Amino acid sequence: MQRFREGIHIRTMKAKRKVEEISKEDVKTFLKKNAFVLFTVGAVIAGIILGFALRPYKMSYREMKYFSFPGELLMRMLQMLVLPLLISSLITGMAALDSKASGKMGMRAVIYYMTTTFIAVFIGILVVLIIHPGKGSKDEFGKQQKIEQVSPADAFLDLIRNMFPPNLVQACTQQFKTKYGKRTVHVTVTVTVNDTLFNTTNGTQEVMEISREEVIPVPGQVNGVNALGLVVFSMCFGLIIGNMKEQGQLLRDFFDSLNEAIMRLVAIIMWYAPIGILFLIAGKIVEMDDLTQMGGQLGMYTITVIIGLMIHGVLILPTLYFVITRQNPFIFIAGLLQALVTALGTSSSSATLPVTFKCLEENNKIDKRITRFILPVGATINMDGTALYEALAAIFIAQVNNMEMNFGQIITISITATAASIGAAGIPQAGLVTMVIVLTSVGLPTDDITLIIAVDWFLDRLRTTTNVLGDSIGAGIVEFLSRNELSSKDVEMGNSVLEVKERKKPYKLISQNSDLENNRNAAALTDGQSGS
Ligand code: 7O9
Repeated sequence: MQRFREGIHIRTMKAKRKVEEISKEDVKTFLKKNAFVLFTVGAVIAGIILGFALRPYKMSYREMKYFSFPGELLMRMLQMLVLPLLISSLITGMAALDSKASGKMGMRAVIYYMTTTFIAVFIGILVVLIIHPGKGSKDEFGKQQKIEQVSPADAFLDLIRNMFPPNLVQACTQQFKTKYGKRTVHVTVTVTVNDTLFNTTNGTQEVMEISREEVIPVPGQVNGVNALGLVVFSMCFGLIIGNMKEQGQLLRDFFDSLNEAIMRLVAIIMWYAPIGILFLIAGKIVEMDDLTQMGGQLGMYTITVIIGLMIHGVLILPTLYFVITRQNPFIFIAGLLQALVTALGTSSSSATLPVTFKCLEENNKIDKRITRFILPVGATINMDGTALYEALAAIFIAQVNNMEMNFGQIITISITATAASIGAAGIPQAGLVTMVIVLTSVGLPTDDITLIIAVDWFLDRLRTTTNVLGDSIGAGIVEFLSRNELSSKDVEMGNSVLEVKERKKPYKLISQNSDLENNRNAAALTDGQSGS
């Protein structure tokens, strides 16, 4: 009996020690695996603390710019990669799919983009109508400025023009934008003078020349990547070389290899990202104006936007992901954390694109054929946060002006806000221009955009984070829906996009958790590819 008891004691002690050992190992592997994520999240917190700590010192403009320099460097590095990444990934992504598969996936992507954008607009409108942040007075706002008027028709034509850039090299740096010139028009008018007083029948004819000034649209350019043009070209090009059999192999290999090389550069830059993000955020906090204005309507407006974006990002998108894929959306989002933080720091979904790629492919194991084709298109046309924001802002401006929107006007706002978010990348200087279009469509005063500019830098960051989240969840959903096509394609033929080298096990935020092991069946999908 004694021996039996001792045996149990020894066994329990052993088991205890084992548990302790595992948990230590656990912590180590956890830290190792998630070092990046922890650094990046830490950078945001440190940036906020540093920013607020330095505010009392009232830096000069020059000093602020020096202080933001490390952040500026990160932006430049990321933007440097966007162009080659966009082109190579779209071309290889399209080339890896036959036209039937890409048509199906494209359809799914478009349906997803449309649905989520409409939901976003709907939430924006609902939230602003319920909370009603505008009180019908402009007294508490700062001075208003004039906003340049734009013609919606010209903006729309520019959008279509930008889809077909006449010069691909120029499309990497410039967009087409209609500008306005003046022209003097000479009109000759013939006036017949009938002298009725003296009853003469022959009227004398006098020729008069009138000249007047007329505003005319003239072609112009503005700086900025013409993403839409490059996307259209790369997609067509990729589709063509995908169908070219052996003749296209060289080009397919070239762009595949280019893409791989860029992704390795991304991996290097990501080491610098935490420092860059820290300074981007701290710099912005040091630079921002005093928050005294935030007490009144503007503060309520900010809170309304935050609530709207939160509902969309934390509730709607994860629910959609769960309903469709039956997997835990928050594990998926945990894998994306770095991309989301980068979006928050850079406030640009195009600059975040390289990081989004890395997160989705490496942490979430999304098939490369999906990311390469969905992410660039998503970054260009799918902007849930922007759509939500524009609809919400338009109704806020109406409220400030004490104008009640009727149902028809609300429908108009939702359509124009959706269109504006889709077209933003194709419309030059989009930020303001799209807002002007939304306001003009329902007859709201466009100068009132200046009322909300004070908080735009901040809300832009949150919108961008929502945009990136929307694109990434879209990639997850489209991958799940397209699993049949993807696996049948694997069997059919080996493809350059599919790496022959062995794939690692899926990324887990918490290692040793067997629940998570089964969570991403995408892993099974990708594992299947390794033989091809
Ligand atoms: C937000 F595909 C890429 F990566 F090459 C690409 C390049 C440029 C994609 C898009 C663009 C681009 O020009 N986008 C763009 C986006 C242009 C103007 C306005 C916006 C809207 O931006 C969002 C917003 O302000 O709400 C947000 N800042 O997602 O980047």
